[in-house]
Amino acid sequence: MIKINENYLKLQSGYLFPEISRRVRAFSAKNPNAKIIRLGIGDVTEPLPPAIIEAMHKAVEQMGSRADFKGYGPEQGYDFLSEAIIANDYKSRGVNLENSEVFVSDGAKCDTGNFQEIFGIDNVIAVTDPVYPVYVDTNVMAGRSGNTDKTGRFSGIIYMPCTPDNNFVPELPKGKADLIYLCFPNNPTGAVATKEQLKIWVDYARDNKSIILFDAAYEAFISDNIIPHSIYEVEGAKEVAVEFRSFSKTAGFTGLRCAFTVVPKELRAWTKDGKAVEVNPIWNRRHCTKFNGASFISQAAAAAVYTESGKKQVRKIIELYMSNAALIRSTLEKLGHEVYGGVNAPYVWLKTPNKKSSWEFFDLLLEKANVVCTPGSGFGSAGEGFVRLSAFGEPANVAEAMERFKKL
Ligand code: PL4
Repeated sequence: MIKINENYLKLQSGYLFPEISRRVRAFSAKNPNAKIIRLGIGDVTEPLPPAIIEAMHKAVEQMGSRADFKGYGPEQGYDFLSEAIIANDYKSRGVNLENSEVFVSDGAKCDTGNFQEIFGIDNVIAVTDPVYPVYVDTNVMAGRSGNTDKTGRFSGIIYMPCTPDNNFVPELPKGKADLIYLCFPNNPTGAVATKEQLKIWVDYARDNKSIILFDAAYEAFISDNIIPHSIYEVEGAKEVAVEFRSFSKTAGFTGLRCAFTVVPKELRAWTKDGKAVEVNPIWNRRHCTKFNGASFISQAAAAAVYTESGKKQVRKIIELYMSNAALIRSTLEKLGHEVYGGVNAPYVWLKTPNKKSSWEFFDLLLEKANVVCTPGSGFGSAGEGFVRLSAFGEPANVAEAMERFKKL
């Protein structure tokens, strides 16, 4: 008799984003003339800029030429891309890395979900609440939790509330956490952490022999000069942190797929009898066994992000999304709403009016304004009473959505 992995049965409801799509489809079916504006899922709307398209055309031509054709590439990614990543994203910020510390992949979702696999099942994980659901669900699937309580929290997992009281930056956990997930700029709250705040976490991890999984998928949206773009800007972080980055939001690659994970050589985990083990070769072993590399065309496109013209064109698109964020923020503030984020991140975190629950406000906004948001409770119980608005819409649609908010 084939046995199911019963950990999957602990995952109560459907994954958040398909559930939103399901509700929107049901609403559309009943209201076929409604012009729905989607500020829910964080998916880009601007087409890829010319420098990236040009690089892809060139890569396609190469694939059609006997001399330049590429079959399987290195599982860790081509050197031309790792070198561009290191020079532009890290060296420019005083962080030195080797190519072998950068693992190119097809998405930060897979990487943040998969990384837990190389650690023992008996590790205690700590997540912020609210949190990108992938971190929690993948640990539940692996068996690092018990069942959920009434609030939807899994036993065995440390939840660190992020609320207006702590500016959405978590305090250190009371219990000992082995694997800590942090995401800054944050999805969903749009909060950022200063170097000093990250230093507290790096020191905690060093003192407790823990590892921080740092999701920096939104670093390109930071506008404030004092905010670090990488956790490695904090002294000692290479000993205790893995960093995830993605071209998805930075350069509009959600449909193209390319991302990378940095695993420094200094990073250590431990055997049960206290022997230090380098994490980089273990992740390399896992990556090479289960992944055959991101496509050459995606990697050529990603490398174009770092060319002079690529940088300018991508920056223009980021500025367009951030002006959407500014419009959302200012409109909602003027309407008297309590809003957070949207300054160094493409998400605005809105306190629902009149004590409505997140899903109640989601339904109200969909029905009365035909605008889709993401219910904060879908990111955890501390997200209850909030909704997330994405700034990745087309500017005219975002402006229209704000007009509808005014009439709500
Ligand atoms: C919907 C903090 C979005 N179906 O595109 P990737 O895989 O390189 O990056 C995914 C990712 C990684 N880390 C963080 C993210 O917020 C995301 C993307 N999140 C959102 O609306 O929260 C897209 C969600 C997608 C999903 O399930 O990830």
